[in-house]
Amino acid sequence: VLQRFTDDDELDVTTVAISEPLYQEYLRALLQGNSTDCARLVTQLLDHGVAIRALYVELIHRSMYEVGSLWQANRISVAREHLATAITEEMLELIYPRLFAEGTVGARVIVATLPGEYHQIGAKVIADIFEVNGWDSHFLGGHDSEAALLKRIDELRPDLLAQSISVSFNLPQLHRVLGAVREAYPMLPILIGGQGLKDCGHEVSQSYLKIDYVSSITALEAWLES
Ligand code: B12
Repeated sequence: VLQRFTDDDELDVTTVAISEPLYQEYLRALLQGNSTDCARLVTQLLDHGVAIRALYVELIHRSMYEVGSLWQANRISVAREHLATAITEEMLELIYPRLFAEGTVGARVIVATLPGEYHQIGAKVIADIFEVNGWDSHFLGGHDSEAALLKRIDELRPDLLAQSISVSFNLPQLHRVLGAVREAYPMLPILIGGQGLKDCGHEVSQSYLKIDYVSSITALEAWLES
């Protein structure tokens, strides 16, 4: 049951930190548009020392995938989905001040969405996971061109670019961005991830030098460790 709403290996039933009743209570509040109750539950979990990664995998990721499934099956309206998205973004703001790791690894990453992509939550979560792991993480959401990304890379000189793509029809756009970055910065390591790469992530990464495909938070943490 726990794995029904996830597409990959995100939820490992043997290591869940957030109980099923608590998750269901959060999901109900999210679907009812009750941000006060969502905030109360998230604050409670933070105060009890639940790991940020667990909050992201077991609450944020799982609930938004469930919202997506309900939306696709016409069981909730677009308005309800938008409300759930807005509340989830509020929850990320609430979690943000608690992110920062004790130590730093002295490395900087830019986490970017694609020009024209409205999906922000997955990339923002990934930016936060870098922060939790001691990286200096810069989220670049909603920028409008490859030029804007190149300018940011020039300003920040990151050790890594993490590029997100949520919809498959943006693959040509992804290739434009990767091509432009590779041309300007041939040695900059790049990670790509997101639902737009579900069926072709490895294939895309293999067509460039120094680009890895990472599909989930769990896989990202394994990548960071290695
Ligand atoms: C909310 C939502 C929206 C919102 C986004 C608002 C916002 N501020 O983000 C709005 C309403 C704008 C929207 C619009 C659309 N959406 Co939409 N949306 C969703 C929904 C319901 C949730 C997305 C989300 O937040 N998920 C939770 C996050 C945490 O998960 P995630 O994004 O997958 O990210 C995780 C991993 O993928 C990975 N990851 C992500 N990026 C990266 C990057 C790196 C470097 C790494 C390592 C890992 C990584 O780690 C993340 C952490 O858990 C999904 C359903 C779903 N299954 O997710 C559909 C979904 C993403 N949408 C979809 C579609 C098709 C659309 C539209 C085209 C719909 C339309 N016909 O208009 C438009 C596109 C608009 C555009 N130009 O971008 C499809 C995409 C299918 C595909 N693969 O192509 C989905 C999957 C729904 C579906 N099943 O059909 N959407």
